[in-house]
Amino acid sequence: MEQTFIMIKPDGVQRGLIGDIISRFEKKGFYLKGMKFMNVERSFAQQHYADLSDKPFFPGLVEYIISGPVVAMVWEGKDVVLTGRRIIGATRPWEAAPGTIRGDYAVEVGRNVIHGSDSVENGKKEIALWFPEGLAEWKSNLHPWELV
Ligand code: YYY
Ligand code: MG
Repeated sequence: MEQTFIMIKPDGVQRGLIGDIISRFEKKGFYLKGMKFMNVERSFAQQHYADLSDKPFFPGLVEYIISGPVVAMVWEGKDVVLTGRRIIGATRPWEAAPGTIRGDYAVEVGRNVIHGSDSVENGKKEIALWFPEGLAEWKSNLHPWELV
C-alpha cells in the first residue's frame, strides 16, 4: 500500500494546528503508520531539503524547520501521495485553494505549515530518512467497510 511522509512544520505546531491536520488525513480515510514529535538538527534539515540546496531561500528554510519541534508522520492509503498533496494545497499559500491546509491556514510561502512528499519515490526516501527505526505494523479493522 502506498505511503507518504507528512511533516507539520514548527509554525503549525506553535499555532495549535496539529489536531486539525491529523484529523483531515484521518477522516479522509488514510491510516497513520508512524508519528513522532521532535526537534531536528540543522544537518538533518539540510539533508531533508538537499534537492533545494542551491535555492536562495534554502538557508531561511533550514532555519525555519529547526526553529521548533515538528510532527513527523507516515500516512498510508490509496494514492496517498497525490491526494495528500491535494489536502495540503499549493506551495505558495496565495495559490492554495480554500479548503486545503495551506489555503486555510497560511499566507507566506516561507511559513506554509506542512510538508508532504511529492512522489512515491521521494516518499520512500523521506520515510527512510525520518523513520530509520521502522513503522508501526497494524491494519485497520475498518478495511472491509472502507475498501472496495
Ligand atoms: O513541496 P512543497 O513544500 O510544496 O514545495 P517545494 O518546492 O518542495 O519547497 C519546499 C519548501 O521551501 C516550501 O514548502 C516552502 C519553501 N519555499 C520558500 O520558502 N520559498 C520559495 N520560493 C519556494 C519554496
Ligand atoms: Mg517539496
